[in-house]
Amino acid sequence: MSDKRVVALSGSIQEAGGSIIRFPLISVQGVPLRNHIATNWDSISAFEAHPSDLLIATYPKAGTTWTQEIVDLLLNDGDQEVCRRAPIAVRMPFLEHFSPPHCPSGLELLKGMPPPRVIKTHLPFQLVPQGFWKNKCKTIYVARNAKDNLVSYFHFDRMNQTQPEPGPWDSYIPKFMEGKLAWGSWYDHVKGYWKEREKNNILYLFYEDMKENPRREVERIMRYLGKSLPDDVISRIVELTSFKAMKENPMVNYTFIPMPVFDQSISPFMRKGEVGDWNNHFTQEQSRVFDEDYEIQMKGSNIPFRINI
Ligand code: PPS
Repeated sequence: MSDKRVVALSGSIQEAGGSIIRFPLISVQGVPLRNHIATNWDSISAFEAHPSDLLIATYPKAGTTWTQEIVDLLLNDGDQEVCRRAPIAVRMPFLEHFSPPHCPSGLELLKGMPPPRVIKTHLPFQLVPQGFWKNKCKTIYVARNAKDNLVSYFHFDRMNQTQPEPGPWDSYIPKFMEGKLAWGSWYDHVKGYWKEREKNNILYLFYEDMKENPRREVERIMRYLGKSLPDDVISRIVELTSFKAMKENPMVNYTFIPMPVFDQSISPFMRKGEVGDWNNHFTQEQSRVFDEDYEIQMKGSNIPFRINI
């Protein structure tokens, strides 16, 4: 892949040859999205999914890349070389990713790809282009407990120079609680897909389950994809998608996004990959306030989240 193309993938880039821009958020139907997504909303929502397309949907930082790599390896019978054919962002375009005019968007990458395609999105259920549901596309949703998700998002916003400035940790927590971060409310996101999972045949996974027993979850995804692979291939896929292996894999660790855009010296994309890192971030008081609000926002929902395993 040429340097130009890799740089273009980042979608950050200097709008007029100047410095990197942290894009502001604009509301789309009440959901804050980066300005280039909002201004191109009509073409994103008009995207025509093919019945054979597979959607991987998540709130940002819930385990998207991990799931993408598992899916690619499953679809390619565990062939490591095939799965190194291109960066994950090229193999599986990010549907709503829109950048300044000179950068290829998710839609442009998809235009050049015949179905079946695997497509990444962070859009909440109600904003996903309707064709996915009309065509009964398979969809894998990955949810991660709120506190770890928040911590991961905070560090990502520090290093990704296209996201709005996170500010200090103390003031980041209320932004998450109030749904003011890019892609909006975590609470609405996880509840939205949970509510629709049966009607729309959505495979709803949890990051914590994947950490606890990766093999069980890889097999669950395999069955959902309608595949059946031998035990040794499944073992290889589990190994190739361990945190350690993925951290070292340049096709998934986002080192293909150039340094000024993803500044991995601030915080690596493959940061810790753990359940319970929130314990190292929240003070007792922050945790109490967060939990109190969580009870209210999640009232009546029975999604079995775990904040420690
Ligand atoms: S993004 O930018 O929204 O697509 O990010 P996403 O891939 O959803 O989330 C990144 C977090 O997932 C962790 N990760 C993993 N954890 C365990 N095992 C594997 N293989 C793995 N791959 C990625 C990654 O480290 C980020 O979490 P944190 O807590 O920040 O480490």
